[in-house]
Amino acid sequence: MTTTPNSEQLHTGQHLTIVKVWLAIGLLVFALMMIAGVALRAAQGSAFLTLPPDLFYQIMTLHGAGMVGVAGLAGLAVNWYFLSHHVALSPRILLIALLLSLLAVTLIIGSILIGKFAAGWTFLYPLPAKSLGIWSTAAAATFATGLLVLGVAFLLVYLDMAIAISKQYGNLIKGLGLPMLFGRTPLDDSHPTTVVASSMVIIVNVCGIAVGAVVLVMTIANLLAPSIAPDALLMKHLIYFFGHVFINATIYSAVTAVYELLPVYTARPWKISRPFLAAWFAATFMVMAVYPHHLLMDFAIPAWVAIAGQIISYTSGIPVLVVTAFSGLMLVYRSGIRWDASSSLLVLGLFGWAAGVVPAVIDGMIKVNLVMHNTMWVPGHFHFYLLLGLLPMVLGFSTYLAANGQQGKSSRVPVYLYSIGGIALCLSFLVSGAMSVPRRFAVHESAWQWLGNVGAIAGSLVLLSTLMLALPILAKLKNASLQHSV
Ligand code: HEM
Ligand SMILES: [Cu+2]
Repeated sequence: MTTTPNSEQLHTGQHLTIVKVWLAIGLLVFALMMIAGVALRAAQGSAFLTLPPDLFYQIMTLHGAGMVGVAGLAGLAVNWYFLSHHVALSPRILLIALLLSLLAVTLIIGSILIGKFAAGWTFLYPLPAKSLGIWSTAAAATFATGLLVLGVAFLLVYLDMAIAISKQYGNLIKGLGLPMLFGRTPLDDSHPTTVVASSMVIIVNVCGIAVGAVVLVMTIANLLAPSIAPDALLMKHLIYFFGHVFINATIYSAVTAVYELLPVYTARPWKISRPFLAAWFAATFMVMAVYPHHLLMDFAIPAWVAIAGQIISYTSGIPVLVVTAFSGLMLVYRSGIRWDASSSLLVLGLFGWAAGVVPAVIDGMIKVNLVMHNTMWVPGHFHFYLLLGLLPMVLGFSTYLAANGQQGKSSRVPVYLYSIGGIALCLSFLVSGAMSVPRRFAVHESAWQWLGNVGAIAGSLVLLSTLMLALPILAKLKNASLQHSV
């Protein structure tokens, strides 16, 4: 195996600047989309705000597409930053991807705010074409084009990453460490965890985005020529394969921050092992195979597909999660770790990811899904692992990068507020779900509205604490030069 190039050599100022710009935009978009989220939850309550239904669905589409997009971009930035310590990545490609993403965001926001597109970020066929006059075909096509452009941006960066990993390690299979897993070559524990995670992310997300591109092109074709009417169930499969893989890949990308930074905090290395490699290998397939849990109520799918979806749902994610959470705790245990905002956020991220999987697996059971399908339980579980898993990882990384090692104890206050607000918001969703409150309803029955009020207050706390974390980051980011020490 070739030696890892020295990180000083790879890390030019240009690398860092683009990552900083990327993160700064990401944090601002997260905050803006949170405002939209609070408005939605408040509208589902009675105390603060009413929104006309058409506006509610526009904001819901904006919040969904915006959050999923920015989660993807932020995860990519974290992953890119750490991968660039191990292989030679091109800052120019990252910059082009950033410009393409901004174009995509403009198209998406324009289609929603000007074109009034409101079919949800999942653009479930044939809804984009059946607006009952609320939005135009052009608005729907613009939205789909925006998502396509975003996909191109991701694919460009993944291509660069794949080439760089292949140059350094031979190919993605070797990046994933399979020859070591299967005993073809001896275990080399200097093989970076980030390279394993990145290889997996590239494989699954290139598949996910490619499928997304196919279904988006079919959607656009149908919008422009309604006589091209693809099979609705096929479209749903493609959309949920794309959506499931894409959103899961955000966490698998951001977890590189945990792998790379917790060892710095605990002064203990995080080395690969056979269980680690086996977990990532298994996750590569399982993340792609479980998407039928989104289709459990589609009676037209063969029973074996639904059953396979259920069984793999129990096990998907669990290998990487167990290996990561377990090794993470082992690393922290009696290490004398210094708890500052960044390390607290990274460990919060591990907790949120682990805990968020529990309601997800519950909903992945066919018997439960009969009752819980399309209830608030669903936003409950995914807000859990995005709001308390993914976002803390991104915030933890950004705080670390911006602080230049200068984080005081008081810096943890916003982390507490964020955790309390985040858990309360997720509970407002999960409790609603347990009461069978439907998801994606603009107006709620009066008996459900108190949960909307609770959620709106909790969401405001999340927004406030995010700003408390993000604003100092934005102020300090420009001068950040730190690389790998606390
Ligand atoms: C202050 C924080 C947040 C609040 C108050 C909030 C609130 C909401 C509300 C009320 C809904 C609609 C629920 C329904 O009736 O179905 C929603 C949907 C959604 N949220 Fe959030 N959210 C927040 C943060 C996030 C974050 C951090 C992410 C992802 C990174 C996210 C991703 C989504 C997605 C993907 C949807 C689904 C939209 C759809 O059903 O089409 N949210 N959110
Ligand atoms: Cu899924």
